[in-house]
Amino acid sequence: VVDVVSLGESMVTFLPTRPGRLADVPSFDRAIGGAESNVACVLAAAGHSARWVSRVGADGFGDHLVETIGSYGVDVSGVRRDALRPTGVYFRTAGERGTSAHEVAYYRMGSAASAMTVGNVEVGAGRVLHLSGITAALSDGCLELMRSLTARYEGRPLVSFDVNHRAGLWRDADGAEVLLELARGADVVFVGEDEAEEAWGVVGGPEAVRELLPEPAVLVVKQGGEGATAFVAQAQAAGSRAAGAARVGAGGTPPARVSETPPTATPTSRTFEPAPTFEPAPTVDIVSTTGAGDAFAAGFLSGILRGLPVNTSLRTGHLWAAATLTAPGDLAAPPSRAHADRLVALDEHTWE
Ligand code: KDG
Repeated sequence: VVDVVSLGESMVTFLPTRPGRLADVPSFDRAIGGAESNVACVLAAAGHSARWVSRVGADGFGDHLVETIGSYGVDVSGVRRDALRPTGVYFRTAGERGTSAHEVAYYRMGSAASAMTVGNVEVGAGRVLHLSGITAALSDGCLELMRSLTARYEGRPLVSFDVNHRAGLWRDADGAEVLLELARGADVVFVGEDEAEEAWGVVGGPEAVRELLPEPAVLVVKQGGEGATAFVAQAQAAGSRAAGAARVGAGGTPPARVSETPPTATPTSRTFEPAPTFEPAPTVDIVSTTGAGDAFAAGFLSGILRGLPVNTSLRTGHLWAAATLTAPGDLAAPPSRAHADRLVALDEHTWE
């Protein structure tokens, strides 16, 4: 049983060699992208066992993805090759340094990963299964797969879901409803405050997002450069079905193997919710925001896996995100575990 299994499409990414419109950029550098494999890579680089499950083409770009993601220490044995469909690619542009203005051009329709569906992927056993809303937008088959992975059943692993609303992928469909449905089926949900407003029209801060999404045992609302707020349902009686909720990030005891004792994601009369925990993010000199949400999710999940208190998990997320924010591509090596633990333990004044 690995710590985390992540499932989703990865693509070869082409990063511009200079800022400007896509129409004007003359050349690109090759990198890799994919929200879910980013999470796996960061976790593996930080010493967790991680597996990435997907489908790629039987082509050179597929080789590149499997080799690069594998080089982070991620188990890629569950990646299937598709002889008929290509590996997806995408191009991005850059604004001037420090701005996030950019265009994204996807070439992923009909890709190998878009053919993922129930029956042609093997998820395998993990303490956490990490998914994102991107997968649901790829095809009807992918949506069916997402629905089956977020359906509740006894013995289900802890399901982590990053909403990752990508408007460009949902042009012909109503992504908002689907993303809400999937988030309600997950145990740990990550969503940006701005994203919740864009997708669901929620205004009123993290509390308003929690009102819309009371089901997940853990909801993390990301507030950009300001910080993030976590809502964690706690169980009142040990041994109740809801007891798992208390283990998630409550600190103290490490979480049980989630595949053995899944937490309920539905606060019941036996759960209560203490005041949410807000943690400010450190100020960094941003080079590119791409991948920062994935690194944040990885850091927070690392905290859950290690049974760290909620505020420490949030700080770990911020710290790992900071490493990615200061790098041009999707991925940056997180600080070593010992270094990260020393940084998250700094007092509040030093931290900010
Ligand atoms: O989170 C980063 C991802 O958005 C990027 O790697 C590309 O997965 C990607 C997507 O589908 O947008």
